[in-house]
Amino acid sequence: MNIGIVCFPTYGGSGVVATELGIALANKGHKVHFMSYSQPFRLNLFNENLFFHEFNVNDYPLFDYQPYESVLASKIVDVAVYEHLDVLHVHYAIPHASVAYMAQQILKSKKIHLPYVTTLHGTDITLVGRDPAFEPVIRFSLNHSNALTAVSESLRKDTLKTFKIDNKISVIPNFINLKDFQITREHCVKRKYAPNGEKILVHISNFRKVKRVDDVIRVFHKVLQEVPAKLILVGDGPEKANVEQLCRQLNLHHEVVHLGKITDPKEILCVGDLFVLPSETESFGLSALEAMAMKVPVISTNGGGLPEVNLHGKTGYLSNVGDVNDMSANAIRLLKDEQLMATFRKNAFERAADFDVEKILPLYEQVYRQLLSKEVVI
Ligand code: GMT
Repeated sequence: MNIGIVCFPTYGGSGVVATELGIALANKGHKVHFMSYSQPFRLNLFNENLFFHEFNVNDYPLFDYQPYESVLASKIVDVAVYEHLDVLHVHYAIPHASVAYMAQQILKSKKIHLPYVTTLHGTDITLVGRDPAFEPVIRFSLNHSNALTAVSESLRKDTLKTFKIDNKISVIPNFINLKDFQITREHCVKRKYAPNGEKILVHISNFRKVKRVDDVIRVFHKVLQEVPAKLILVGDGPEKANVEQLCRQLNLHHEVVHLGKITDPKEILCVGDLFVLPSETESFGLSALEAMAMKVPVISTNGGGLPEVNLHGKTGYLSNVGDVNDMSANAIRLLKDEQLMATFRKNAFERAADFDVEKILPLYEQVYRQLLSKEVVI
């Protein structure tokens, strides 16, 4: 198949899923055409089946807001015509679903049918999508998507609660390529961060409010009172300065390592003992899945789709949002009990295997094939 993929190229789960999906499809022999305003941060183009079509949204002094949607729709039309796309897959509803609809209509005027799949990732529904200003456009473009997928059952339900959707929403969870996580822990340079054998807690996110990174710091503060430990923070974003401030206030700045944006977190996860994800809500929690694939148990909240990934008392623990005491008690219990930790590590890895690309990729291929098998008269 010739597949077009539209995604945001920035540091975030939807871009990672879109990129990993494109790579996996290309490895299976499909031709994959990415369209984005810059190269997605995890996209490596060393594959004869992968193509990247960049578009530039020029800055015209007349506009306060640049016409991203129009430029993207034109790019989709161009790529569809010249690369003979069979199907278009857009990631993140806003604004990609309505752009896909517009491109589809333009192509129709050229007697070309391009079916599109919209994948909902989370904040496009649970945060940004809640803004009533978007409602008519989101509802319309989701109802007109030729296929609609959500990354968890929780997100599917949230979407149905928030919008009047008549379209069927299929759940296709996030995935990892387990083969890429086969770094043996003996090769991990833990000593660099924990020279005296301290336990290592890891958090990875884009430091937005929804991630509640200050709770990570508070959990770590309590853990430190019982277990010698270090905290590695990966990522950057609007809350970063506040988080650094809190570390100073709690006198933790020598115990916390800020690594900024890292393209591939595997080597960091590899040195981790626990992954902490105290988000307000998380439609799936791809970073938690990546940690589990690296045999790192997860201390998380129970919001959104997290319970569909992190199994309470097996692969980690779930707590109510903001319950720092419970999260730290769970973390301490695991860190102090080596046998329990070994069991959780094994469980985490086994659970992650349920989300291996080999199991999830066919689900997307099936969606594409169903669209292609539909007879459309234009
Ligand atoms: O987690 C983020 O902040 C990025 C965001 C995105 O849309 O790029 O991630 C969302 O999509 C990921 C991939 O499907 C999910 O694993 C994340 O849980 C989801 N984030 C939230 O729901 C907050």
